[in-house]
Amino acid sequence: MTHTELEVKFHRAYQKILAARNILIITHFNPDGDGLSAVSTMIDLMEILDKEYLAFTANEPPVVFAFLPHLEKIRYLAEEPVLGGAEGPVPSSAEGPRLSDDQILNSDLFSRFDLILILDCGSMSRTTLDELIKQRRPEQYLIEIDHHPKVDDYTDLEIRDSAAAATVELVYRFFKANKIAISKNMANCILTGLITDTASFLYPATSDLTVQIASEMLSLGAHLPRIMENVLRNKSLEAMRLWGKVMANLVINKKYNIAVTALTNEDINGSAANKEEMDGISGFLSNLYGVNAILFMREERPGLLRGNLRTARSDVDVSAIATLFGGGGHAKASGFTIEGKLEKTEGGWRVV
Ligand SMILES: [Mn+2]
Repeated sequence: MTHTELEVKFHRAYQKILAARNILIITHFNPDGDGLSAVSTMIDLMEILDKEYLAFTANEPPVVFAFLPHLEKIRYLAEEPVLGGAEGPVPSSAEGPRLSDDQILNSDLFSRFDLILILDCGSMSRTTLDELIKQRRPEQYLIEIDHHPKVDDYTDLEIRDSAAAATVELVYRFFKANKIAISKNMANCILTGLITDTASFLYPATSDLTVQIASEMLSLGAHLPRIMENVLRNKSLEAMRLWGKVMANLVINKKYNIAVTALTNEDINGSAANKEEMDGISGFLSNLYGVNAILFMREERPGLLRGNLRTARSDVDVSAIATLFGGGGHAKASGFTIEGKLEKTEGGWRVV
């Protein structure tokens, strides 16, 4: 997509936002720093414009992002209520951060939105609302802002640049194109999205623009030490030990010169580290020198394996490997999910 094409789309998107009465803002399930930051940035804009909106992600945002402005306003689906558990009953009113399934998944509420803004989702299924989205009324306009490669095509206005380091980079360009002043809240969110999606400017998608935006966000008041403190210095002892296990399990597949490591379901369940503390392992592994790629397999639950691929080489496209297993992603970072069980053998890891 050319620069001018994107400019036209940024203008169109803003016109749609200005004209809308009730806006649904969505990021993907298991939301990450970029998705949540993009949503929070848009919430800031909605409040400046005095728009009615609902911000949604399927799962509760990881607690490490609690420092982000507006995070408490992002609604998510209620977990299964644990009867008699410490958490108590799930609130049924629409006021808390949690929504019961029928509150968001029923078409009644969904039909009230005249604009749907999808951020950082990669594919429509990652919104978890794809059935509702596919069946939306023609007057429910859908805008997608994303930096993942194109997968499906339900949008009315697709703002996609798979060369962008993060979705917040596109949100920034949307602001610039429309001469929207970037508030301190927005600056904090945008910088957080850039830092988390590039692993602190480590990944090759980091461009001169990425660093330039980061610098501008600092001059607009973004608080770098607080962001670093929250998104990087947040590992528990249990998490460190689990990371240690990942490093200790590394083997090199000599045929393809790929470093492979794994965590079994027993490893994960035997650790008190929470799921979010495993985020970043694949990125860290990509620091390994001299290999074509790294593959980190983890047994999400018995019989279900998640594979994450990374490469630091410009001539290797790991999304091609992920696609072989029904997954996808970027040339430098991709993933897939397959059925199977992990077995450690003398020569390395085997999926059985
Ligand atoms: Mn992203």
